[in-house]
Amino acid sequence: MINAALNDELFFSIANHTLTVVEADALYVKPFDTKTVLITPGQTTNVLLKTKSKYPNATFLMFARPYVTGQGTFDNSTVAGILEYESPTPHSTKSNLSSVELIMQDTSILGVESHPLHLHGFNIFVVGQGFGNFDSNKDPAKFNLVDPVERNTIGVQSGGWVAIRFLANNPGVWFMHCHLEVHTSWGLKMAWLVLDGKLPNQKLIPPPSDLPQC
Ligand SMILES: [Cu+2]
Repeated sequence: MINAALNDELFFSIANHTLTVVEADALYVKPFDTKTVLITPGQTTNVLLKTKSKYPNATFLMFARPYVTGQGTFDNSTVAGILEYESPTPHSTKSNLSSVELIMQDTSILGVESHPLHLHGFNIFVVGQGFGNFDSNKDPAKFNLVDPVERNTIGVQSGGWVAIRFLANNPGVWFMHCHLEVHTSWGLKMAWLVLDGKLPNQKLIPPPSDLPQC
């Protein structure tokens, strides 16, 4: 499942079915069941769908509807599709540890709104989330450092905060931005400058000899 929308976080569900989430942003997760998935622009997820053998030739409605926390107008349509049984497919990759910590705070602007923040070049670990302002004295004690969600896009919830960590082991200049397209154009974006490490495999490789010159 991919949310390819430009500016709409979306709720998604299928009538009379439970979805088992097994993967997010090309990373395995501990499987869990849910009736509804919330997926932001730029996020991807794989879900397992258990079909109902007692309904041969049955069809089921699928629905998607925007989750909008900002002000202003938006298309509030609920879109529907039809599920007809076919066979599903799984997906995978792997993980690493973290050395950079970033707290993203969504309370310091006039109109709070959920923002799906996306980092290029790395996977992030979501070690903490909460509403209101992050408390650097109390909240780190509640961080999940055992089995945090690992992905590359995380919704910073309206009026709250998210703490992420990532291992800065991929040298280069890496874009980080809100995946609501118009917010990127408004400036909700930055770049991480990740320097070379000491070991040969921690260095940016030189440009190819046939790189076109200006
Ligand atoms: Cu945004």
